Amino acid sequence: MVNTSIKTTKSQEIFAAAQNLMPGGVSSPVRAFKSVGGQPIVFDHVKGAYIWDVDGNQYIDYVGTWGPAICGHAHPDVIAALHDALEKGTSFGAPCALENVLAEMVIAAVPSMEMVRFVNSGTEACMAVLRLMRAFTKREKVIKFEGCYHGHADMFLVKAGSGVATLGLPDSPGVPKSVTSNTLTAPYNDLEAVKALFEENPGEIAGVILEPVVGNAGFITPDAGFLEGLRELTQEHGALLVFDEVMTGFRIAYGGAQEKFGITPDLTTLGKIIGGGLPVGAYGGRRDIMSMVAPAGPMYQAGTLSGNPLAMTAGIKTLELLRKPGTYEYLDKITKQLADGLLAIAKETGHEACGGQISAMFGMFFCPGPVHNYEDAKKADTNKFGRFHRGMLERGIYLAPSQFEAGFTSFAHTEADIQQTLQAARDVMASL
Ligand code: KE4
Repeated sequence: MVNTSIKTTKSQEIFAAAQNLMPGGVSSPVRAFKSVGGQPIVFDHVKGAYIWDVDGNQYIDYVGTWGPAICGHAHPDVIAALHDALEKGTSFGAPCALENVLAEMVIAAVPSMEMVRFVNSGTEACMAVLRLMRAFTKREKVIKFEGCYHGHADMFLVKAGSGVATLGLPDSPGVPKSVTSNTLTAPYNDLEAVKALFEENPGEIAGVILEPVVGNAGFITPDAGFLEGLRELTQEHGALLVFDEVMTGFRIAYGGAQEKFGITPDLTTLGKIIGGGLPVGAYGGRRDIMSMVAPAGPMYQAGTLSGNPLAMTAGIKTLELLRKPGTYEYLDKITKQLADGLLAIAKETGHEACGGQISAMFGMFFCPGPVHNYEDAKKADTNKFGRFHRGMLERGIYLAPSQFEAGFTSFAHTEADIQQTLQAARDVMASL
Protein backbone atom coordinates (compact mmCIF):
# COMPACT_ATOMS: atom_id res chain seq x y z
CA MET A 1 0.00 0.00 0.00
CA VAL A 2 1.61 3.30 -1.04
CA ASN A 3 2.06 5.62 1.92
CA THR A 4 -0.19 8.36 0.62
CA SER A 5 0.75 10.55 3.54
CA ILE A 6 3.97 11.37 1.64
CA LYS A 7 3.17 14.81 0.19
CA THR A 8 6.12 16.65 -1.33
CA THR A 9 4.58 19.99 -2.22
CA LYS A 10 7.12 22.25 -0.52
CA SER A 11 10.01 20.09 -1.77
CA GLN A 12 8.77 20.53 -5.31
CA GLU A 13 8.41 24.31 -4.93
CA ILE A 14 11.86 24.74 -3.42
CA PHE A 15 13.52 22.41 -5.94
CA ALA A 16 11.82 24.19 -8.85
CA ALA A 17 13.22 27.51 -7.64
CA ALA A 18 16.64 25.91 -7.05
CA GLN A 19 16.88 24.87 -10.69
CA ASN A 20 16.82 28.53 -11.70
CA LEU A 21 19.59 29.37 -9.28
CA MET A 22 22.00 26.40 -9.43
CA PRO A 23 22.80 24.00 -12.30
CA GLY A 24 20.32 21.15 -11.96
CA GLY A 25 19.12 22.72 -8.71
CA VAL A 26 21.81 20.96 -6.70
CA SER A 27 25.28 21.46 -5.28
CA SER A 28 26.36 17.98 -6.41
CA PRO A 29 24.98 16.06 -9.42
CA VAL A 30 24.08 12.74 -7.81
CA ARG A 31 21.57 14.53 -5.54
CA ALA A 32 19.39 15.41 -8.52
CA PHE A 33 17.73 11.95 -8.79
CA LYS A 34 18.48 11.99 -12.54
CA SER A 35 18.94 8.24 -12.82
CA VAL A 36 16.04 7.19 -10.56
CA GLY A 37 13.45 9.65 -11.83
CA GLY A 38 11.16 11.88 -9.86
CA GLN A 39 12.30 14.88 -7.89
CA PRO A 40 14.64 14.94 -4.92
CA ILE A 41 13.15 15.69 -1.53
CA VAL A 42 14.40 18.83 0.17
CA PHE A 43 15.71 18.11 3.65
CA ASP A 44 14.61 20.23 6.60
CA HIS A 45 16.55 18.50 9.38
CA VAL A 46 18.20 15.21 10.28
CA LYS A 47 18.71 13.29 13.54
CA GLY A 48 20.13 9.82 14.19
CA ALA A 49 19.00 7.43 11.45
CA TYR A 50 16.25 9.76 10.26
CA ILE A 51 15.55 12.62 7.85
CA TRP A 52 12.62 15.05 7.84
CA ASP A 53 11.81 16.85 4.59
CA VAL A 54 10.31 20.34 4.30
CA ASP A 55 6.84 18.79 4.06
CA GLY A 56 7.28 17.07 7.40
CA ASN A 57 7.72 13.55 6.01
CA GLN A 58 10.12 11.28 7.95
CA TYR A 59 12.47 8.77 6.30
CA ILE A 60 14.92 6.16 7.46
CA ASP A 61 18.20 7.30 5.90
CA TYR A 62 20.68 4.94 4.20
CA VAL A 63 22.80 7.67 2.57
CA GLY A 64 24.01 9.37 5.74
CA THR A 65 25.18 12.42 3.78
CA TRP A 66 27.23 9.94 1.64
CA GLY A 67 29.09 8.45 4.59
CA PRO A 68 29.96 10.99 7.30
CA ALA A 69 26.90 10.25 9.48
CA ILE A 70 28.09 6.84 10.69
CA CYS A 71 27.33 7.83 14.30
CA GLY A 72 23.86 8.96 13.21
CA HIS A 73 23.06 12.48 12.11
CA ALA A 74 23.60 15.32 14.59
CA HIS A 75 24.96 13.10 17.34
CA PRO A 76 24.49 14.99 20.63
CA ASP A 77 28.15 14.57 21.62
CA VAL A 78 29.31 16.00 18.27
CA ILE A 79 26.86 18.89 18.43
CA ALA A 80 27.86 19.75 22.02
CA ALA A 81 31.56 19.68 21.13
CA LEU A 82 30.89 21.96 18.14
CA HIS A 83 28.96 24.41 20.31
CA ASP A 84 31.99 24.70 22.61
CA ALA A 85 34.39 25.01 19.68
CA LEU A 86 32.26 27.71 18.03
CA GLU A 87 32.76 29.98 21.03
CA LYS A 88 36.49 29.97 20.26
CA GLY A 89 36.06 30.88 16.57
CA THR A 90 35.43 29.04 13.31
CA SER A 91 38.75 29.21 11.52
CA PHE A 92 42.27 30.20 12.51
CA GLY A 93 44.41 29.82 9.40
CA ALA A 94 47.17 28.94 11.82
CA PRO A 95 48.36 25.88 13.79
CA CYS A 96 45.80 24.57 16.25
CA ALA A 97 46.22 21.84 18.86
CA LEU A 98 43.10 20.10 17.59
CA GLU A 99 44.95 19.22 14.37
CA ASN A 100 47.49 17.30 16.47
CA VAL A 101 44.69 15.45 18.24
CA LEU A 102 42.93 14.29 15.07
CA ALA A 103 46.24 13.54 13.36
CA GLU A 104 47.30 11.31 16.26
CA MET A 105 43.95 9.48 16.13
CA VAL A 106 44.14 8.92 12.37
CA ILE A 107 47.78 7.79 12.53
CA ALA A 108 47.01 5.43 15.42
CA ALA A 109 44.03 3.93 13.56
CA VAL A 110 45.17 3.55 9.93
CA PRO A 111 48.02 1.05 9.39
CA SER A 112 49.67 2.92 6.48
CA MET A 113 49.62 6.30 8.18
CA GLU A 114 52.92 7.59 9.61
CA MET A 115 52.15 11.23 8.75
CA VAL A 116 48.97 12.96 7.56
CA ARG A 117 47.95 16.23 5.90
CA PHE A 118 44.41 17.57 6.30
CA VAL A 119 42.54 19.11 3.38
CA ASN A 120 38.87 20.00 2.83
CA SER A 121 37.42 17.21 0.69
CA GLY A 122 38.10 13.78 -0.70
CA THR A 123 38.69 15.34 -4.09
CA GLU A 124 41.45 17.52 -2.70
CA ALA A 125 42.98 14.53 -0.90
CA CYS A 126 43.05 12.48 -4.12
CA MET A 127 44.41 15.39 -6.18
CA ALA A 128 47.22 15.89 -3.69
CA VAL A 129 48.05 12.21 -3.36
CA LEU A 130 48.33 11.90 -7.15
CA ARG A 131 50.76 14.83 -7.24
CA LEU A 132 52.71 13.24 -4.37
CA MET A 133 52.88 9.84 -6.13
CA ARG A 134 54.37 11.57 -9.15
CA ALA A 135 56.72 13.77 -7.13
CA PHE A 136 58.10 10.83 -5.13
CA THR A 137 58.58 8.38 -8.02
CA LYS A 138 59.40 11.01 -10.68
CA ARG A 139 57.00 9.08 -12.93
CA GLU A 140 53.81 10.48 -14.52
CA LYS A 141 51.47 7.59 -15.35
CA VAL A 142 48.87 6.32 -12.86
CA ILE A 143 46.55 3.32 -12.96
CA LYS A 144 42.95 3.65 -11.80
CA PHE A 145 40.08 1.22 -12.19
CA GLU A 146 36.94 1.56 -14.31
CA GLY A 147 34.02 2.60 -12.13
CA CYS A 148 36.16 3.84 -9.27
CA TYR A 149 35.66 7.48 -8.33
CA HIS A 150 38.39 9.58 -6.75
CA GLY A 151 36.69 12.97 -6.79
CA HIS A 152 36.20 15.32 -9.70
CA ALA A 153 39.78 16.44 -10.44
CA ASP A 154 40.53 16.36 -14.17
CA MET A 155 42.97 13.45 -14.19
CA PHE A 156 40.51 11.13 -12.46
CA LEU A 157 37.53 11.76 -14.76
CA VAL A 158 38.33 8.76 -16.89
CA LYS A 159 35.77 5.94 -16.72
CA ALA A 160 34.91 7.20 -13.25
CA GLY A 161 32.11 6.04 -11.01
CA SER A 162 29.56 7.77 -8.76
CA GLY A 163 27.86 10.73 -10.39
CA VAL A 164 29.87 10.29 -13.59
CA ALA A 165 28.56 6.72 -13.93
CA THR A 166 25.10 7.77 -12.77
CA LEU A 167 24.87 10.40 -15.45
CA GLY A 168 26.57 8.17 -18.03
CA LEU A 169 29.41 10.64 -18.50
CA PRO A 170 32.42 8.35 -19.14
CA ASP A 171 34.52 11.47 -19.58
CA SER A 172 33.69 15.09 -18.94
CA PRO A 173 33.94 17.99 -21.38
CA GLY A 174 36.55 20.48 -20.26
CA VAL A 175 39.07 17.78 -19.37
CA PRO A 176 41.98 18.10 -21.81
CA LYS A 177 43.38 14.91 -23.32
CA SER A 178 46.81 16.14 -22.21
CA VAL A 179 45.68 15.72 -18.62
CA THR A 180 44.13 12.27 -18.90
CA SER A 181 46.72 10.79 -21.27
CA ASN A 182 48.70 9.64 -18.23
CA THR A 183 45.68 8.05 -16.54
CA LEU A 184 45.64 4.35 -17.43
CA THR A 185 42.58 2.24 -16.60
CA ALA A 186 41.96 -1.43 -15.94
CA PRO A 187 38.87 -3.44 -14.99
CA TYR A 188 38.48 -3.82 -11.21
CA ASN A 189 39.61 -7.23 -9.92
CA ASP A 190 41.69 -7.84 -13.08
CA LEU A 191 45.31 -8.39 -12.01
CA GLU A 192 46.34 -9.58 -15.49
CA ALA A 193 45.27 -6.24 -16.97
CA VAL A 194 47.35 -4.40 -14.38
CA LYS A 195 50.34 -6.62 -15.07
CA ALA A 196 50.01 -5.86 -18.78
CA LEU A 197 49.92 -2.10 -18.13
CA PHE A 198 53.13 -2.33 -16.11
CA GLU A 199 54.78 -4.38 -18.88
CA GLU A 200 53.61 -1.92 -21.57
CA ASN A 201 54.82 1.10 -19.58
CA PRO A 202 58.09 -0.02 -17.95
CA GLY A 203 59.44 2.46 -15.43
CA GLU A 204 56.70 5.00 -16.22
CA ILE A 205 53.92 4.19 -13.74
CA ALA A 206 54.00 6.17 -10.49
CA GLY A 207 51.39 3.97 -8.86
CA VAL A 208 47.97 2.39 -8.62
CA ILE A 209 45.02 4.06 -6.87
CA LEU A 210 41.80 2.24 -6.07
CA GLU A 211 38.80 1.99 -3.84
CA PRO A 212 39.75 -1.13 -1.80
CA VAL A 213 36.02 -1.83 -1.60
CA VAL A 214 34.15 -0.08 -4.41
CA GLY A 215 31.21 2.12 -3.48
CA ASN A 216 31.03 4.30 -6.58
CA ALA A 217 30.00 1.71 -9.14
CA GLY A 218 27.56 0.23 -6.69
CA PHE A 219 28.99 -2.08 -3.99
CA ILE A 220 31.82 -4.26 -5.39
CA THR A 221 34.21 -6.20 -3.16
CA PRO A 222 37.81 -7.16 -4.03
CA ASP A 223 38.19 -10.76 -5.21
CA ALA A 224 40.44 -12.96 -3.07
CA GLY A 225 44.06 -12.13 -3.89
CA PHE A 226 43.32 -8.90 -5.74
CA LEU A 227 44.63 -6.48 -3.12
CA GLU A 228 47.57 -8.75 -2.32
CA GLY A 229 48.36 -8.97 -6.03
CA LEU A 230 48.37 -5.19 -6.39
CA ARG A 231 50.65 -4.89 -3.38
CA GLU A 232 53.14 -7.32 -4.96
CA LEU A 233 52.92 -5.81 -8.45
CA THR A 234 53.53 -2.25 -7.26
CA GLN A 235 56.50 -3.33 -5.12
CA GLU A 236 57.91 -5.34 -8.03
CA HIS A 237 57.74 -2.31 -10.35
CA GLY A 238 58.89 0.37 -7.89
CA ALA A 239 55.42 1.94 -7.96
CA LEU A 240 53.21 3.09 -5.09
CA LEU A 241 49.97 1.50 -3.91
CA VAL A 242 47.32 4.02 -2.85
CA PHE A 243 44.04 3.11 -1.13
CA ASP A 244 41.35 5.73 -1.62
CA GLU A 245 39.54 5.18 1.69
CA VAL A 246 37.46 8.35 1.54
CA MET A 247 34.39 6.10 1.73
CA THR A 248 35.74 2.93 3.41
CA GLY A 249 37.93 4.66 5.98
CA PHE A 250 36.55 4.18 9.52
CA ARG A 251 33.47 2.58 7.90
CA ILE A 252 34.35 -1.00 7.13
CA ALA A 253 36.69 -1.12 10.12
CA TYR A 254 38.14 1.46 12.48
CA GLY A 255 41.38 1.13 10.48
CA GLY A 256 39.54 0.95 7.15
CA ALA A 257 39.88 -1.65 4.41
CA GLN A 258 43.63 -1.89 4.99
CA GLU A 259 42.94 -3.15 8.52
CA LYS A 260 40.06 -5.39 7.38
CA PHE A 261 42.06 -7.07 4.60
CA GLY A 262 45.52 -6.83 6.17
CA ILE A 263 47.09 -5.07 3.16
CA THR A 264 49.08 -1.91 3.87
CA PRO A 265 49.31 0.60 1.00
CA ASP A 266 52.01 3.24 0.75
CA LEU A 267 49.52 6.12 0.87
CA THR A 268 45.88 6.51 1.85
CA THR A 269 43.24 9.15 1.25
CA LEU A 270 40.45 9.82 3.73
CA GLY A 271 37.41 12.08 3.98
CA LYS A 272 33.73 11.95 5.01
CA ILE A 273 33.77 10.25 8.46
CA ILE A 274 36.95 11.98 9.70
CA GLY A 275 35.11 15.29 9.37
CA GLY A 276 32.02 14.08 11.23
CA GLY A 277 29.85 15.94 8.74
CA LEU A 278 32.05 19.01 8.31
CA PRO A 279 34.32 19.44 5.27
CA VAL A 280 37.50 17.44 5.84
CA GLY A 281 39.74 15.29 3.69
CA ALA A 282 43.19 13.90 4.40
CA TYR A 283 46.06 12.11 2.74
CA GLY A 284 48.94 10.36 4.42
CA GLY A 285 51.20 7.35 4.62
CA ARG A 286 54.89 6.54 4.71
CA ARG A 287 56.98 9.22 6.42
CA ASP A 288 59.63 9.19 3.68
CA ILE A 289 56.95 10.00 1.10
CA MET A 290 55.00 12.53 3.19
CA SER A 291 58.23 14.37 3.97
CA MET A 292 58.12 15.61 0.37
CA VAL A 293 55.02 17.72 1.11
CA ALA A 294 55.60 21.48 1.51
CA PRO A 295 56.87 23.08 3.58
CA ALA A 296 58.83 20.02 4.73
CA GLY A 297 59.60 19.22 1.11
CA PRO A 298 59.11 20.62 -2.38
CA MET A 299 55.69 19.22 -3.32
CA TYR A 300 53.21 22.07 -3.01
CA GLN A 301 49.66 21.73 -1.62
CA ALA A 302 47.75 24.24 0.51
CA GLY A 303 44.30 25.25 1.79
CA THR A 304 42.79 28.21 3.62
CA LEU A 305 40.44 26.15 5.78
CA SER A 306 42.53 23.01 6.10
CA GLY A 307 42.66 21.79 9.72
CA ASN A 308 40.09 24.32 10.90
CA PRO A 309 39.03 23.87 14.54
CA LEU A 310 35.36 23.14 13.82
CA ALA A 311 36.07 20.34 11.36
CA MET A 312 38.79 18.93 13.62
CA THR A 313 36.38 18.98 16.57
CA ALA A 314 33.66 17.10 14.68
CA GLY A 315 36.18 14.56 13.44
CA ILE A 316 37.73 13.97 16.85
CA LYS A 317 34.36 13.44 18.53
CA THR A 318 33.21 11.11 15.76
CA LEU A 319 36.29 8.91 16.01
CA GLU A 320 35.99 8.85 19.80
CA LEU A 321 32.47 7.48 19.39
CA LEU A 322 33.55 4.94 16.76
CA ARG A 323 36.42 3.47 18.74
CA LYS A 324 34.12 2.39 21.54
CA PRO A 325 34.10 -1.43 21.90
CA GLY A 326 31.36 -3.25 20.00
CA THR A 327 30.72 -0.48 17.45
CA TYR A 328 31.74 -2.40 14.35
CA GLU A 329 30.20 -5.65 15.51
CA TYR A 330 26.86 -3.86 15.82
CA LEU A 331 27.23 -2.14 12.45
CA ASP A 332 28.06 -5.46 10.80
CA LYS A 333 25.11 -7.22 12.46
CA ILE A 334 22.39 -4.76 11.44
CA THR A 335 23.81 -4.20 7.96
CA LYS A 336 24.01 -7.95 7.34
CA GLN A 337 20.37 -8.26 8.40
CA LEU A 338 19.50 -5.54 5.88
CA ALA A 339 21.58 -6.81 2.95
CA ASP A 340 20.66 -10.47 3.43
CA GLY A 341 17.01 -9.48 3.87
CA LEU A 342 16.90 -7.44 0.68
CA LEU A 343 18.42 -10.27 -1.36
CA ALA A 344 16.05 -12.83 0.16
CA ILE A 345 13.03 -10.65 -0.61
CA ALA A 346 14.22 -10.08 -4.18
CA LYS A 347 14.45 -13.84 -4.61
CA GLU A 348 11.03 -14.45 -3.02
CA THR A 349 9.43 -11.89 -5.33
CA GLY A 350 11.11 -13.22 -8.47
CA HIS A 351 13.73 -10.54 -9.10
CA GLU A 352 17.32 -11.29 -10.13
CA ALA A 353 19.54 -9.52 -7.62
CA CYS A 354 23.01 -9.77 -6.11
CA GLY A 355 25.01 -7.78 -3.59
CA GLY A 356 26.14 -7.89 0.00
CA GLN A 357 27.80 -5.86 2.74
CA ILE A 358 30.94 -5.31 4.66
CA SER A 359 30.37 -3.69 8.05
CA ALA A 360 28.27 -0.53 7.57
CA MET A 361 28.49 -0.46 3.74
CA PHE A 362 26.12 -2.43 1.52
CA GLY A 363 24.70 -2.65 -1.98
CA MET A 364 22.30 -4.53 -4.22
CA PHE A 365 22.25 -4.80 -8.00
CA PHE A 366 19.15 -5.85 -9.96
CA CYS A 367 21.04 -8.43 -12.01
CA PRO A 368 21.95 -12.11 -11.49
CA GLY A 369 25.59 -11.27 -10.76
CA PRO A 370 28.15 -11.87 -9.51
CA VAL A 371 29.45 -8.33 -10.04
CA HIS A 372 33.25 -8.25 -10.13
CA ASN A 373 33.73 -4.99 -12.02
CA TYR A 374 32.08 -1.99 -13.65
CA GLU A 375 31.15 -3.86 -16.85
CA ASP A 376 29.25 -6.38 -14.72
CA ALA A 377 27.61 -3.57 -12.77
CA LYS A 378 26.39 -1.92 -15.95
CA LYS A 379 24.33 -5.04 -16.70
CA ALA A 380 22.07 -4.16 -13.76
CA ASP A 381 18.48 -3.14 -14.52
CA THR A 382 18.75 0.58 -13.69
CA ASN A 383 15.09 1.18 -14.64
CA LYS A 384 13.99 -1.40 -12.11
CA PHE A 385 16.32 0.17 -9.55
CA GLY A 386 14.68 3.55 -10.24
CA ARG A 387 11.20 2.10 -9.63
CA PHE A 388 12.47 0.38 -6.47
CA HIS A 389 14.02 3.62 -5.23
CA ARG A 390 10.78 5.55 -5.82
CA GLY A 391 8.66 2.92 -4.14
CA MET A 392 10.92 2.89 -1.10
CA LEU A 393 10.91 6.67 -0.91
CA GLU A 394 7.09 6.66 -0.93
CA ARG A 395 7.26 4.28 2.03
CA GLY A 396 9.63 6.52 4.01
CA ILE A 397 12.93 4.81 3.13
CA TYR A 398 15.69 7.01 1.69
CA LEU A 399 18.19 5.05 -0.45
CA ALA A 400 21.08 6.43 -2.51
CA PRO A 401 19.48 7.74 -5.73
CA SER A 402 21.60 5.66 -8.08
CA GLN A 403 22.28 2.00 -8.85
CA PHE A 404 25.94 3.02 -8.96
CA GLU A 405 26.26 4.03 -5.32
CA ALA A 406 26.66 2.06 -2.11
CA GLY A 407 24.34 2.28 0.90
CA PHE A 408 25.38 3.24 4.42
CA THR A 409 24.10 2.38 7.88
CA SER A 410 24.96 4.02 11.17
CA PHE A 411 24.96 2.91 14.74
CA ALA A 412 21.83 4.99 15.21
CA HIS A 413 19.93 2.50 13.02
CA THR A 414 17.94 0.02 15.13
CA GLU A 415 16.87 -3.51 14.31
CA ALA A 416 13.31 -2.12 14.18
CA ASP A 417 14.45 0.32 11.47
CA ILE A 418 15.91 -2.60 9.52
CA GLN A 419 12.69 -4.63 9.86
CA GLN A 420 10.61 -1.61 8.75
CA THR A 421 12.90 -1.20 5.75
CA LEU A 422 12.58 -4.87 4.80
CA GLN A 423 8.79 -4.71 5.10
CA ALA A 424 8.76 -1.71 2.73
CA ALA A 425 11.06 -3.62 0.36
CA ARG A 426 8.69 -6.59 0.42
CA ASP A 427 5.76 -4.33 -0.56
CA VAL A 428 7.70 -2.59 -3.32
CA MET A 429 9.36 -5.63 -4.85
CA ALA A 430 6.05 -7.47 -4.96
CA SER A 431 4.76 -4.75 -7.28
CA LEU A 432 7.92 -3.97 -9.33
P1 KE4 B 1 34.48 14.55 -2.03
O1 KE4 B 1 35.30 15.54 -2.85
O2 KE4 B 1 33.07 14.40 -2.54
O3 KE4 B 1 34.55 14.88 -0.51
O4 KE4 B 1 35.18 13.13 -2.13
C1 KE4 B 1 35.41 12.56 -3.40
C2 KE4 B 1 35.52 11.05 -3.26
C3 KE4 B 1 36.76 10.47 -3.35
N1 KE4 B 1 36.91 9.13 -3.20
C4 KE4 B 1 35.84 8.33 -2.95
C5 KE4 B 1 36.06 6.86 -2.80
C6 KE4 B 1 34.54 8.88 -2.84
O5 KE4 B 1 33.49 8.07 -2.60
C7 KE4 B 1 34.37 10.27 -3.01
C8 KE4 B 1 33.00 10.93 -2.95
N2 KE4 B 1 31.89 10.05 -2.90
C9 KE4 B 1 30.66 10.55 -3.49
C10 KE4 B 1 29.57 9.49 -3.27
N3 KE4 B 1 29.82 8.32 -3.98
C11 KE4 B 1 30.26 11.87 -2.92
C12 KE4 B 1 28.83 12.26 -3.20
C13 KE4 B 1 28.77 13.39 -4.20
O6 KE4 B 1 29.57 13.42 -5.15
O7 KE4 B 1 27.85 14.23 -4.04
